Amino acid sequence: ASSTGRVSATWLRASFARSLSELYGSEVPAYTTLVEVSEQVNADVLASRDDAERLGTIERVTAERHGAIRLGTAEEMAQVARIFGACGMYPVGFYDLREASPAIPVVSTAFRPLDRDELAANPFRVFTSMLVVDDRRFFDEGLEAELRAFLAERVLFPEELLALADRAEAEQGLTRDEGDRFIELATAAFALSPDPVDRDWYARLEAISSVAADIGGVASTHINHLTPRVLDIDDLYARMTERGIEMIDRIQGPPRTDKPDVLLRQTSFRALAEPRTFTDADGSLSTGQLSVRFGEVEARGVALTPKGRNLYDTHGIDAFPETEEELDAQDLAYYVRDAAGGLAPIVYEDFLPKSAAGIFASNLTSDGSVDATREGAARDATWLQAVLRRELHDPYALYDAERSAGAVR
Ligand code: OOG
Ligand code: NI
Repeated sequence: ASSTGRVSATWLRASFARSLSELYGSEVPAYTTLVEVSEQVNADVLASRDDAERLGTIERVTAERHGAIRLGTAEEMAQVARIFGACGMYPVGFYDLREASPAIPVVSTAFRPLDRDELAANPFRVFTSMLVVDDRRFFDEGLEAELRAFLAERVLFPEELLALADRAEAEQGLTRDEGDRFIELATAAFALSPDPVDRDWYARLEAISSVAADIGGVASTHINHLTPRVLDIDDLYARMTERGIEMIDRIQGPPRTDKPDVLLRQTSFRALAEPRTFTDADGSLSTGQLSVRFGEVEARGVALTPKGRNLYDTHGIDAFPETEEELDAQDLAYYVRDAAGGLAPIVYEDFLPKSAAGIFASNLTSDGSVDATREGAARDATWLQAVLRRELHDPYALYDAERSAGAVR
C-alpha cells in the first residue's frame, strides 16, 4: 500500500503480528533465540522431507505466531474484540481453565482468522483469557468487590485505538497513515508497562493465584508469550536444550508417533524474572522483580472431528489408526480431496485446554489457595458471546464447513 492507498484487515493482522514480534524480541531475548532456532529447524525439514509443506507453506509457517493476553472485565473483552476484529481476527471456541488441574481462575477464547485464505495469508491468533472475579473458590465477596473497583478504574485501550478499530471494520480498511497509527497504538497496548505495581495488592492476589495477580494486580495488560510454529518440535526441543535454554520437562499434547500428526504439540520455557517498580505501603518506590513473560513453541497437525477428539480425550493417540486414509474413512480427522484425489489435511487452528492449563501452570509463582468447598460461577460459550458482543464461533462448525466446501467425497 502506498501512503495514499488503503490497507486491509489482512495487512493490519500481518503488520500487527510482525510489530508485536519485534517488540517481544527486543524485550525478551530468549524469544529471539527461539525464533532463530525455529527457522533453522524449519529450513532443515524443508530440505529433508518431500512433504514438509503438507500442513502449511513455509511462508505461512515462518510468519506464524500466536500470542496470549489476560483481561479482567467484560468491557475489556468487548474492546479487544473490536481491535482484533479490525485485523480480521474473530473469537473461536470456549475454554474453561477452571476445570484444569490446578484450576486457573479464567475462561478463554482465541481470536483468529476464520477463512482458509486468510489463515494462509497470515494465521496470527491470540489466546485471550478473562478473570472470573465472582468464582467463590478463589475470591470472597469482599475481594471480588475490590477487584471490580480496581479493574473498573483502569484503561487498557486508548479511545483513538478503539475508534480506528471501529473505522477499519466499518470501512473495510484504513488509510495507510491510519493503519500505521493503529499498529503503533495496538502494539503499545500490549507492551509491558513501566508503571509502578502496588506491592501489597499484588501480593494479596498472588497468594490466591498468580494468574489473578497478573491480571488484577496491575493497571495494564501485556502479551505474555508469542509462539512461533515449527515443523519438528522434538528437534527444536533438543536444539534449545543444547543451547542451554531450560525448557519445561516435556512436550504437551499428543506424544510423537509414526502416525499422522494430529492437533497441537507445544513446549515452553519458564518466565524470566524482569525488573519492575513497586509502590510500597508508605508510598515509597522500590525495585523488585516479576516473572510474567515466557516463551513457547508449537507444531500443528490435522484437526480432529468431534468423534476423533473424543477418542483422543478418552484413549489417547494409541487408539488411532496408522494412516490418513483410515483417519478420514473413520471420520476421525478433517480432510479434503485435492485435484488428484489425494487427501489434503485441514490443519488444527485452535488450542487444547489441557496444554493451555499446563502452560499457565508451568508459570505459577505461588501455589495459590483454592477453596473447593465453595461455589464456582457459571460460565459457558453463550455467556462469553454476550460479553464479547459478537458471534463466538464454534471450531467444529468451521472445520465442517471447510470440509463440505472442499470435499469430493
Ligand atoms: C495462555 C496459555 C494458553 C496455549 O498455547 O495453550 C496458550 C496464558 O498463559 O495466558 O497460550
Ligand atoms: Ni500459547
